[in-house]
Amino acid sequence: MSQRTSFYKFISEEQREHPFASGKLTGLLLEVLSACKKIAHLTGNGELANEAMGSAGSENVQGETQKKLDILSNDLFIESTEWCGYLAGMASEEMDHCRQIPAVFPRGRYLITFDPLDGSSNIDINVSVGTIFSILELPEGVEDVKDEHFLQSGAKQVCAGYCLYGTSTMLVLTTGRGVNGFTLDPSTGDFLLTMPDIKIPVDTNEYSINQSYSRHWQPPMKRYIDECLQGADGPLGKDYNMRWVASMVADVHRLLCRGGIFMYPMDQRMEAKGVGGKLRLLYEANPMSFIVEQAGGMASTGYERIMDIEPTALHQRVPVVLGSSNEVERVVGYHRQA
Ligand code: AHM
Ligand code: MG
Repeated sequence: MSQRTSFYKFISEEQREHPFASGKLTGLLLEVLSACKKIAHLTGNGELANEAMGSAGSENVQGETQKKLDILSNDLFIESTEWCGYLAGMASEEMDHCRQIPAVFPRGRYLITFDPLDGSSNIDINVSVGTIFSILELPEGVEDVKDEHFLQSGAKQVCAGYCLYGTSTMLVLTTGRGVNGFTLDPSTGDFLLTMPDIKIPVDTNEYSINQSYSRHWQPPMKRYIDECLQGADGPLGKDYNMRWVASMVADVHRLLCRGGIFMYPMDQRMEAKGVGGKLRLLYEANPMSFIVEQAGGMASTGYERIMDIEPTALHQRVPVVLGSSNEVERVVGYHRQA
């Protein structure tokens, strides 16, 4: 029998330490886990689930082509969580507006934002993808849930997590008391604690960015990557390694495991279109920032702390620089000097 702590035991013990905890967050998280298990099963079937592969022939609100798996994962997430009685509403990358919990189900006081299948451009080539989620509280006195109620800064998150569908399926979670990682045991269906109290090393020599866009970047980002490329012969005095999976969940997971800096900066093409970045604040940047900060790292746009941003739109985008604190601090310093 496994001696490892199950997710349920872990979260129940955490709950017991809070004298006023009601068990509602635990209840909601168990349904989120159940959604992630179903999505893991769906993505794990790969090409065998022929009818689930390929483009859905539609676009999301941001004009991106939706894959069938994006939509199936979104539906699975909704079906698995909306009935549980702990949620008032949900918002997703794949839905133009928020969804209030239908009146046939009991309504709770939590809101959830999620990206059901992040990195879905990787599905066709059997590379890791993931689900990202963030849990907020419904503001006091609100009964009718609207988009505006999700416009809360990342600092107000109650909980954030992701599930990585990689060589193994892993859930990484924070409720503001550190970060813990759980691996799905496929033989029992339990998530077991395998990475307790994750801490990101403060220093790193590994960076993660889509370098093919470098000609569009702003000067501080060009400067930083140019210095990384100079390696031990340049001002940073050390050789760097580069990794880019193009699945934020996989790239962030790597830096939680061994340090690193992940960047999806602002570029001239986004400026020309009037969008604030590539990654979405409410269901990508904020939950990842909460996790990274709780693991001792830093998360910034280059100009400000991501979790301090007061959102103005449900699908708002922001530049993202996060990971090992000394390295993020360096990039922030270059922005400040510029
Ligand atoms: P998605 O939510 O539509 O999958 O887009 C987000 C993904 C991130 O996971 C990843 O970091 C980035 O897009 C990759 O972008 P690019 O293809 O420009 O390198
Ligand atoms: Mg995404």
